[in-house]
Amino acid sequence: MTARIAGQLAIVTGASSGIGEAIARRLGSEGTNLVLWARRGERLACLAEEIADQSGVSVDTGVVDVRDREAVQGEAARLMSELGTPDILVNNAGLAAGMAPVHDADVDDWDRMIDTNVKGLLHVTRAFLPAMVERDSGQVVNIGSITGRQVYPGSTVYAASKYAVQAITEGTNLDLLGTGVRVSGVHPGLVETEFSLVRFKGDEDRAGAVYKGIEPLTGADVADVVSYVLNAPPRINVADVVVFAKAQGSVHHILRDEG
Ligand code: NDP
Ligand code: 8X3
Repeated sequence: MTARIAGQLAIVTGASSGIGEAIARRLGSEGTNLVLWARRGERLACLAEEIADQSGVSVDTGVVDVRDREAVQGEAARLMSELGTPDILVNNAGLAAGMAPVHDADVDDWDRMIDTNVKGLLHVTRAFLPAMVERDSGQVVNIGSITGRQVYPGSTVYAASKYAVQAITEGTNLDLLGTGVRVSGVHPGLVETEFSLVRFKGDEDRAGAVYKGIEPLTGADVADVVSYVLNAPPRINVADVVVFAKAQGSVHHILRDEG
């Protein structure tokens, strides 16, 4: 069966790795033309070539740091003048930096998280949403986190950034009532990606321990959910989805096989 989103144009931020890469692969396989953004251009170029070869869709890339408002606006204007208004925006770029308590944390880590996860998501949204509203159709999927619902020790500022994503998702949906534009939040629990490696600044042992003794979600699992959200007919908005690995019940309840 042809996917509803076949032939549409989707922009995915943070597509050079993990969940964003998996979403790009999934949407490409459903016949969606793609624009992939991240800072690591070489990775994007390889992925774009692979998806275009496998799926025959068009794949454009942009080396964009979502924290840089001018770069976001410039690149968005370029691509809309060349490719038109995207049908789909997946706001996925994000990170956690460190796990120190508030009284001991590196304030630069806070800037990275808030500037990327909150302000970056807002910059990208603001760059594309007016054209979607003007056209009266479009879908935005914001990748939040279970940490936008429940805080655990060491996650305070990361969680704050994801609580903000939750508020932005809900509020933007309210702003868009009466238009044809839908906004959805997808909130995963533990997903094995480069997330923990980035969080622990390359410490592979610490990163590996996060997923030890459980079968975590994969990026492809989250991409399945995003595909479901995007393929819902225009009269439906899947507003909010939490997705866990079976072994996870909350941020505080993770059943690990200690064997
Ligand atoms: P990865 O580290 O594997 O991927 C993060 C992606 O974000 C990369 O493509 C990275 O690209 C991009 N990115 C980071 N900073 C910027 C920036 N300033 N500008 C542009 N792109 C940026 O982690 P995940 O795939 O796990 O993370 C994706 C999203 O999912 C994040 O928002 C994260 O918070 C969320 N999430 C992750 C969970 C998990 O357990 N893994 C659970 C719940 C939510 P590059 O470095 O090339 O710029
Ligand atoms: C990432 C999920 O639990 O590793 O948003 O913080 S967790």
